[in-house]
Amino acid sequence: MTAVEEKFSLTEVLSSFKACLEKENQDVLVDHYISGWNGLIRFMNSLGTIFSFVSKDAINKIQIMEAFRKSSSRDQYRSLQSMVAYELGANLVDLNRRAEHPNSGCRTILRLHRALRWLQLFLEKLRTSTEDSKTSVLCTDAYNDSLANYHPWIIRKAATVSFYALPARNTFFEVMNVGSIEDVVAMLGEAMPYVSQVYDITQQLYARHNLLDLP
Ligand code: 1PX
Repeated sequence: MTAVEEKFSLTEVLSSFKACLEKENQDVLVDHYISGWNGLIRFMNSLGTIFSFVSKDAINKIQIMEAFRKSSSRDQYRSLQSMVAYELGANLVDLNRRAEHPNSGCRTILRLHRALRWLQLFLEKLRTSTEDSKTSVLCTDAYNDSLANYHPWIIRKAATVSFYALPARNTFFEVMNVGSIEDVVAMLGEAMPYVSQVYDITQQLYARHNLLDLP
């Protein structure tokens, strides 16, 4: 293991979601949001190539957002709030079917936002799991209660088959690189409220602007 890989811990990854929230106005900052996802993807890649069909899609979406942050309209993409205001104001969002703006920031973030709900449910299930809990079952239940509702049959099938390849609970806790099981449980207890807050604020923002069903 290289020094860089050794340092990788889920604590740092989840702290991006804390850093996401701007103190004064609770704006969700895109750079930290992206960096949280980059960390999660690194974590997922360390679990094996079976998840590469998932990471490919997630990386693609992150790259779309990174490109906005490097473009001449980068300032408009500073937060999810400014992005929504800008894209809606400039008619840059396909509202009914994908056409002129197939990769708007709004629809791209919506996909990651739905995946964040899966993460929230899965990590909460892991946190409260017992020694005989199966990670594949926890993951499948979390998926069925969130992302699965937006995926066609073929993706649902591929996803649920891949979940059987998840490592057992103890190994899973180890790869998080946080410490003992008790340490992981404590870390999750502390970090998850921030993930939930980011989720809730985004959900309200999207609901307020009728963006929850973007094609
Ligand atoms: C300690 C736990 C940390 C685990 C970190 C795992 C990070 C997971 C990252 C998942 C990101 C998934 C993004 C999916 C976005 C999506 O729904 N895309 C679909 C729709 O996009 P479109 O542009 O066509 O409208 C797209 O069709 C997706 C295709 C790929 C399959 C997605 C399956 C999602 C399964 C999520 C669970 C991953 C399990 C990882 C195990 C740890």
